Amino acid sequence: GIEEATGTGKTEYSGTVSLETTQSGSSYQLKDGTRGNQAVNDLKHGSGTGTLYTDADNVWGDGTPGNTQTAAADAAYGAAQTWDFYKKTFGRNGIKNNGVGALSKVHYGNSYVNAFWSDSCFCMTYGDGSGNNHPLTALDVAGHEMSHGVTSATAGLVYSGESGGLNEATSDIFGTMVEFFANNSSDVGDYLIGEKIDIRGNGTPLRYMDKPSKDGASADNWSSTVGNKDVHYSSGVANHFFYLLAEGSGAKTINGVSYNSPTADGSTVTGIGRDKAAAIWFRALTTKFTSTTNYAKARTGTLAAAADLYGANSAEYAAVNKAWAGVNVK
Ligand code: ASN
Ligand code: ZN
Ligand code: CA
Repeated sequence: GIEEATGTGKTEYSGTVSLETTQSGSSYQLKDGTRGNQAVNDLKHGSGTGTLYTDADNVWGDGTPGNTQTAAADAAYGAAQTWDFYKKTFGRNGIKNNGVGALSKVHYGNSYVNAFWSDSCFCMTYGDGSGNNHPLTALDVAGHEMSHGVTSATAGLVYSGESGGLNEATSDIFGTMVEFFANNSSDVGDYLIGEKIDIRGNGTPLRYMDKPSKDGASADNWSSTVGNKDVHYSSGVANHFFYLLAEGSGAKTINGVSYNSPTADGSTVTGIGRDKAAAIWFRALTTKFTSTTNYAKARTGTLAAAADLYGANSAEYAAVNKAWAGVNVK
């Protein structure tokens, strides 16, 4: 028969973790019946749908990218943590809030240095990175990519111009929140994006939320031309807003990582904590933003969300105002 089982994942990025799997006779499947049958398929360096991972001993991977199951263990862990983050934080039952788990597919193509969400297959695809040696399966990347599915199912932010920057920032914000939520000592929460996958080959992260311009391309603050940038760079304005709202301006060390967040106008912003900041962003995304929301409308949408959650006279509402001013959105 078919029954639920608990296996062990030996991931590359998040240490040894527990994975919910499915036992079918004498074999185990990397499919999580406790989270909408989220499954992981092996693309074996090709494309298409791939093949469901199965295993005899319910121990998945060995912590190195040379073992084909390792990336699968990271992907399964990322999907589980992303599911649990949305469920336990916001009561959202899966990416579409319909109880259905997404498929994750690993080992896409050769030396493919990206990962992406697709609404049409309701699935995640992960490349193996440069030299097939740095799979893009880190936890914050998984949370980022699957959050594109949440944005698509809610606000539907168009993926260009300022709305595209807001779409990208939403994925960085919730990918980061998934990383903090997991509370994994091998993969601590930070306000860096992709710090584990070494996508640049020099050990630096892909993006920084405290001061997005540290990546050499992202915008720290709004300007009238910010919507002309690639969406992964115009996102900097909202990432910086979120950092300021959560943690405040100036210098701070969190989980051993040092940040120093400036404001556009030299003002001081006092943070309200990441959980409240995330609640405001989620409420705005799901009840205020539309497909064409730009930065000015994101400001009014998050203010309305803060008023709903905490009141229009609250410190949280005032902090949203100050954090937007801190990124030149007024
Ligand atoms: N990894 C990229 C992203 O999530 C894929 C893309 O360009 N859409 O933004
Ligand atoms: Zn993205
Ligand atoms: Ca991170």
